Amino acid sequence: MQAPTGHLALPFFDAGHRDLAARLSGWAPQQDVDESDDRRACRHWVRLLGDHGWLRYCVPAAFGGALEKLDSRALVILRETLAFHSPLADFAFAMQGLGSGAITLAGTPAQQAAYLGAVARGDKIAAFALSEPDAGSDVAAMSTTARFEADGTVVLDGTKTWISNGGIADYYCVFAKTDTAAGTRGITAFIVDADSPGLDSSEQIAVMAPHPLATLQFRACRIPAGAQLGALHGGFKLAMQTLDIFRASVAGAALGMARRALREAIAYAQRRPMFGQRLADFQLTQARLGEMAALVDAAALLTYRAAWLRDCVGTGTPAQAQAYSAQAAMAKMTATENAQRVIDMALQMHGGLGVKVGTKVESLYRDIRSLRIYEGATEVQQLIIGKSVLKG
Ligand code: COS
Repeated sequence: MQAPTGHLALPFFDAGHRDLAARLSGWAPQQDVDESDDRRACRHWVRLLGDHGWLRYCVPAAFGGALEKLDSRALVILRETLAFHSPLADFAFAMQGLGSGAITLAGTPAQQAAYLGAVARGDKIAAFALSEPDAGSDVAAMSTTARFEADGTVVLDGTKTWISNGGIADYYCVFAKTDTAAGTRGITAFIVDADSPGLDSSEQIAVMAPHPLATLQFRACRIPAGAQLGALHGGFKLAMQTLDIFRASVAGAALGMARRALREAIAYAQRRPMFGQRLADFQLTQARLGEMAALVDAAALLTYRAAWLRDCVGTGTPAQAQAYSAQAAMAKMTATENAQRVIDMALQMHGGLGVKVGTKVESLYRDIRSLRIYEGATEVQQLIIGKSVLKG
């Protein structure tokens, strides 16, 4: 099934975006990846995405990337198109971006040289380790600590959980308390190679849709002095800035899944005979498809606006940064919530087939659910938008 392209004519996009979408729409459906084992499949997708140049959109050109700087609209198009065909391919792509974003933003030249090119080629699998058993939305409540020894060696202790690519990543961007009394101002980021002594990533977490996840245990985990990422105590802002970039792209992924569900529903309604006519001939079906199409378009417009704002207006001033944060939050919240509704309606339209394992809408129903939670749950997006509205 081909992904729709009509929306690429919107003024948010330029010829480069249209070319990217056309090339990816030709490539993605031709890939045949066995997704029965999510870890093996994820590695396979990273290899394919790296070999064919798609991961080059996760890093800037100076480090082997495709474009001079990270382009939010390209990220949205990539995630939307990949998610239309395979949510796991989208996941593999997205994590290379999220797991390297903090290095792009704040890495030293040596760190950028060591990691970003390898991420863009698919030679290193990246991960972002922020959440903990008792600190998900409330990042400041994290209890993992990092202390510096006299020679600069850093020692990490604590537990991170819900870590995407946990167990298959080559390195983790880990956020830890360097001042336990300073809340959000006492967190620092570190790059932790997967083979660091004292790091155990063997505890896998099984979830309802293919998605490699693990809990990480740091027990006197020793990493070199040069592994600090960004400023001492600057980790909270770095995490937020990284999430800000990729939140609009989560909306893109949700949009891709919603578009696929709508396409599946339209195709099914046109072929399914019922009471002497086609399902599509009933006004009830037409009204439902109309509602689904409007939910998809509303999500698309918010998503593209947020990505366009970051690319074309920027986040250089505090006012711009706040405006972008709020618009990315609106996009993420609306696109993921609308996609859940659209997919549920598509499943309902399929009747019993909708819940049959192996039907596309059945897997989409499971695939979409975590997007309303990860990278900031809907309720966190509401808070971000609400705070911004109150500030005016
Ligand atoms: N960019 C830069 N700085 C930011 C920022 C952003 N997007 N958001 C907040 N900050 C700054 C604030 O300006 C504030 O700075 P000062 O200390 O200089 O005043 C500081 O960070 C603390 O901000 P705030 O008081 O808003 O922090 P809270 O602890 O209230 O947390 C939320 C705010 C809930 C929005 C934040 O913790 C969050 O996004 N949580 C969700 C985390 C998440 O997505 N988890 C998923 C894990 S990754 S899959």
